[in-house]
Amino acid sequence: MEKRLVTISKYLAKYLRHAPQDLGLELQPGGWVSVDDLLAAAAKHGFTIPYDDLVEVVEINDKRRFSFDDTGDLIRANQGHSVEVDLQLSPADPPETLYHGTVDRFLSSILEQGLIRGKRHHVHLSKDVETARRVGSRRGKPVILLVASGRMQADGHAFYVSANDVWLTDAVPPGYLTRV
Ligand code: HQG
Repeated sequence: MEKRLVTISKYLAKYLRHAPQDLGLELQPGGWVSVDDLLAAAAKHGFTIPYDDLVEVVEINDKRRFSFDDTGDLIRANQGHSVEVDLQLSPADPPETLYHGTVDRFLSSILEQGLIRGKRHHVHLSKDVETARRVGSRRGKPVILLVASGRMQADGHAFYVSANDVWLTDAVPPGYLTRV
């Protein structure tokens, strides 16, 4: 993605996931905000986003971090929020195994406590090793954990899947984790 679009993507992630109030925006149920309000608020705060660039970020960004609603009037981040929001996701059946990419320095704590959501709404899990490796690489040399998601679900843990194929759950106890 071009640098200009990466900058816009980062800006949107900040305000649609973490700090909508700093632009004077309030997320509606589902995490939605009006596209017009978002563009006006951004411009007012000194960051003008051309509409065509916004569309390009939403539709072309390889991670599909953002979506428009069916009318195109509303936009949201698909996952990754730290602000309180009900994304209105329905529980979904996960594949038998999912993956989590992390780094060595977190490993002993993870194997002791399990995966915890920290500041985010959910623990984020990847559907394949390659994606998990990318997620872990953000922090250093990636370490991949296999999550026994089928067994977790059978034991009563709920799973959700975001519009961009990130699997979400509240927590993963250590008994469901194996280092790959
Ligand atoms: C670790 C990106 C110690 C966990 C990606 C991770 C993802 C623990 C970090 C999305 C722990 C949290 C989310 C425990 C978990 N002890 N460390 N008990 N449990 N951790 O960023 O999964 O670019 O909140 O391993 O693609 O890294 O934002 O979560 O390293 O989908 O669109 O604590 O962010 O997407 O870090 O990444 P994060 P994550 P975006």
